[in-house]
Amino acid sequence: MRLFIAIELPDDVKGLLALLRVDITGARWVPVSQLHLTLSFLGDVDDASVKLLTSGLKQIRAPGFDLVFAGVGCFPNLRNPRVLWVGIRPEPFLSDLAAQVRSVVFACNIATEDRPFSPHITLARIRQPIRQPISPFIDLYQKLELPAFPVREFILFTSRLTPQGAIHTPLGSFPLICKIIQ
Ligand code: 2AM
Repeated sequence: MRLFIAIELPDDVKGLLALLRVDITGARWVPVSQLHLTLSFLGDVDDASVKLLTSGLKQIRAPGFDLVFAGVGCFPNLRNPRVLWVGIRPEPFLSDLAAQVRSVVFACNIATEDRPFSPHITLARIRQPIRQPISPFIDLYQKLELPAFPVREFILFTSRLTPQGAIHTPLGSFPLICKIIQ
């Protein structure tokens, strides 16, 4: 199974992010229903490791938190943009959650890319080098402010590749610790 671990976004937040689409030739915008914040991309994992992984993820004890968007950007750089994203304001509880998830993945001997965690939500991917500058997109949304949204769980997703694109299906959800306010 091809797997990744991510934070699902509330539908109203996805709807707001859909409004950021602008006309960039060659950009493939992520379907709104699939917008997510990746914590770890695992790639193909065998069934035995999936069981181990699921029980490891269940052991994670991390507090819930609120996320705030912060501007937009691209990977790897402005001259050769391949991924357009919206950023996340630094949130220590998010970094801690990603670190815990990654150490469970590591403990299950699942090989992942060990790039530092750089929280973002991919809005669009660009396959071919484009001539058109994307700076209008960056300039337009650099000071983007959207309402904060609560994160109360993280999700293990399967990603099935099809000629029409990837199909993401939740395989398990893992709650974060939330304070009960009386
Ligand atoms: P990103 O868009 O947040 O960068 C599910 O495929 C998710 O896993 C993608 O949305 C992508 O997150 C992340 N990912 C990281 N490396 C990947 C890879 N080599 N192939 C596919 N997805 C990858």
